[in-house]
Amino acid sequence: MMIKYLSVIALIALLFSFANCENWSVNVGDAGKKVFEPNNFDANVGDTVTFNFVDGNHDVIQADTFATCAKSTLPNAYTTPVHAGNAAAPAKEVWTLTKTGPLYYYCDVEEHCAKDMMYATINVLDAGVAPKVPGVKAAAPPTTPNTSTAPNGNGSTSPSSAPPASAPPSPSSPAVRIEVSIAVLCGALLSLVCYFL
Ligand SMILES: [Cu+2]
Repeated sequence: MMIKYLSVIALIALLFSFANCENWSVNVGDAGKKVFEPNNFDANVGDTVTFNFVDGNHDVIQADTFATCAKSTLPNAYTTPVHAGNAAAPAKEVWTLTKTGPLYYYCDVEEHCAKDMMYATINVLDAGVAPKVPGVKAAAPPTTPNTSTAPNGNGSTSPSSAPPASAPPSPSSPAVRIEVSIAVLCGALLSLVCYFL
């Protein structure tokens, strides 16, 4: 009986943690510097990271180990196209953190990784574990992948293509629905495991 209660608590905790997913911001390039900023921070599984291509020509390629300039051998390794930096209206790419453990990535343009040490880490913690080294929080990620073209092709000089600083996503937004579905699935699995223990 106790185990059943525990499994219900685990399920609720899981739902709660997924409902509080964070979006972190990483700037790619900075006024001529070949850098990721910040280049090392903690996040939680289920969070998203939005890369803002603010300067230079760069990309983001997942690696298997820190400070290596070779693409991860994972079949679903994260990669982005090369984007030209634009501080006023940066192209954005979103990485959803689906697995705990450290994630490594680098830029494979020219020799930015090998020569300029353009590589970085995201420490993905279990859901609900407070980040010790938090990153830079951002608004919810754009719902559709942004290309390097300006979002409003009318030549306006809007300062940024960042999504509006809106209220927290409503439960009816597609992203939240997907996350909740994942949480329910994980929770159900967890409950089953707990039940049979
Ligand atoms: Cu680069």
